[in-house]
Amino acid sequence: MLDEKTATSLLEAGEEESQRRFGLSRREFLKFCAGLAGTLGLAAGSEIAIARAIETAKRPSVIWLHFQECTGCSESLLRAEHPTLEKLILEVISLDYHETLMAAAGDLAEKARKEAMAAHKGQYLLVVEGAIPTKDGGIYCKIGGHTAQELLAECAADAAAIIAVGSCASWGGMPSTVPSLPGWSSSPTGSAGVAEILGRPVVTIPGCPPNPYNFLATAVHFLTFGTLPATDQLGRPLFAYGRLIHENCERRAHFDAGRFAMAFGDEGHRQGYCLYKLGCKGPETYANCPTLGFGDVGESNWPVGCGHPCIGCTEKGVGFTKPIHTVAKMLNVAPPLHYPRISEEVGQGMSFASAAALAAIAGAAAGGAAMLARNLGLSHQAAEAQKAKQQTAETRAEV
Ligand code: FSX
Ligand code: SF4
Ligand code: F3S
Repeated sequence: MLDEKTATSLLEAGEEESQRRFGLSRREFLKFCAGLAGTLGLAAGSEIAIARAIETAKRPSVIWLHFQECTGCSESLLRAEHPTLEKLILEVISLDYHETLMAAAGDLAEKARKEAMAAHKGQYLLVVEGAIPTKDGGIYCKIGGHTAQELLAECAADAAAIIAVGSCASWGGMPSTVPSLPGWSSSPTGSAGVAEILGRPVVTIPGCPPNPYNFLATAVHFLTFGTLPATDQLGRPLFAYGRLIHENCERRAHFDAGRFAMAFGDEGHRQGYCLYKLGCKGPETYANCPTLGFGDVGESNWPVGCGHPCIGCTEKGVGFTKPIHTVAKMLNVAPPLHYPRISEEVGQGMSFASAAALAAIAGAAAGGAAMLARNLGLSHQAAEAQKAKQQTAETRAEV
């Protein structure tokens, strides 16, 4: 905890500077840094180091390459609901080459890339968006007469660190989808991810598109500590991809109580029940979508929160590979320690949330797997039982 004097001096310092550079009051800026420190799982007080780094450290030069993709990754960074995120990203990095944003074209663009690479040799951050085609000599994606493979090798050679942003660059994503027709064993253009092409590990931020906040937090980690954050074996930062979606989903209590939507628009779907039986891949997908949300517009703004099953877009072998409505493989059957809040019904008897919590406690006692097998057989039975109970109570009241 900061003492009052330090906190006041930090708040007062640079109020104008905060407004000018980030469009934020000093207090809002420090709050944002505290949020980033929390997201990164850093110790209390780290927000000060982050704030200082954002304000004073030399912004790393970034060369951003675009290959086979839809530019959704860049769009999600730049189309934040309010300008904070995009402003901060552009204050944290020096975006020296980005094909879809720079004004230059043709020879001038090529010249800008070469100059930025020479000026920051061995120090620039290489960000790659999009998959790399490998079939037929890589001719399916060429920029300035060079194949994506050639450009990647050239730019990676002198980079301080490499970040593959989006599922396409992480492992091939949508362009790597293999047609489900006889005779096909790879995608039509043989698309692959950055690590596969370079033959060395890189930090990956998958998602189609990924959450821009995860990119910002990764870049801020680099700026503050000079290193990229700790990752899993697929190169994904653990702070963002360390937990299954299913572990933090706001519909989890419904899952554990056996309350499932069985069809889009049915009673269960309207009640916000679990989407597992509609093909939700949350149980086999690692990402922080439920805790972070998208687009700075508050809670529940993520696929499952909006009523659609997760398609596993951050997970190789799940997103763009498994059919959308195939049920997910359960990677973890243990109930979570804490349940996210769901809307509770107030009134007589047991609320839906407390019923789910009790089911989970019973589940832990009976063994997660056995309880899971029992509850997956349920659909609307819990709701139907509740309704029947209410009707009985109403009939009694009338008598
Ligand atoms: Fe698109 Fe990016 Fe998907 Fe790929 O995001 S949102 S196709 S991950 O590379 O532009
Ligand atoms: Fe949430 Fe999907 Fe898990 Fe259901 S299956 S609790 S909707 S993540
Ligand atoms: Fe993608 Fe699933 Fe998150 S579809 S955006 S990983 S909820």
